[in-house]
Amino acid sequence: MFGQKPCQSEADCAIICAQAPSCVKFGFLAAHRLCRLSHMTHALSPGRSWVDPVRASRIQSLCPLVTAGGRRFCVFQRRVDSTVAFDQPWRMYEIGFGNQQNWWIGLQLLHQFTQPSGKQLRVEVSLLNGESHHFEYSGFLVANSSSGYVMTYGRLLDELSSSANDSLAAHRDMKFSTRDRDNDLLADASCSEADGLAGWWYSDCYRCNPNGILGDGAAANGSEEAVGEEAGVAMWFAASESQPLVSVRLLLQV
Ligand SMILES: [Ca+2]
Repeated sequence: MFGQKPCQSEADCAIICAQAPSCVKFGFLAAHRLCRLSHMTHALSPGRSWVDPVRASRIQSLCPLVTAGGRRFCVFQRRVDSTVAFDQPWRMYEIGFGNQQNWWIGLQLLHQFTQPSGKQLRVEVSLLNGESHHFEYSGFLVANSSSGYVMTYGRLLDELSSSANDSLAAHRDMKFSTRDRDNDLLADASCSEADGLAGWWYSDCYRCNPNGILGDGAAANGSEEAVGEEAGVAMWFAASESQPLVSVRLLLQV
């Protein structure tokens, strides 16, 4: 069963599908500014819920899947080069943005995908010096828009992580902030605008900044030794407090 709704972009179409109770696939018809929705059609058996299968289908259709450590994850953020600017306004962080190689899937979908009790988060980073690190967290959960997309989680799973150092702890229970929406804890200034130069769950400001400027771009603007101390550089302090990220993926286990 199919349906169509007017919409302005592929990202908006993804949101329309995610918010429709039975939508499992979508396609954006750019020439007509239409969102084509594919719905599940089988009847719901008495006493059974199809919420979980539909959510799994949505994740598969909206969020690219990869395998890591024998488990499946959807990639909700991926950055391999600087072809996409991540210094985006609030609305773009809500609905998502990017190209085929670099993307942010959007807070609205992150909220949808992590309901009701959170998903396992996996962070994979590569540093300018060639090192790679990964970190996993239980119960990663993003609340709804009226809460400011507050992010929380269970704990750092140090047995599945490169170190027991938790860079996300400073960001737990924070609202999301962007350059045009200051929800952080820093009085009289915006972490996003003045320091992080991206969207993130900034506190006063950050111990991780995966949406900041990638190391290759930062190095192009200054000396390699100094890039880790420049404003806006993409960092994950548990991996290194001086080496900027040259690539990063944020994954949800499905
Ligand atoms: Ca502030």
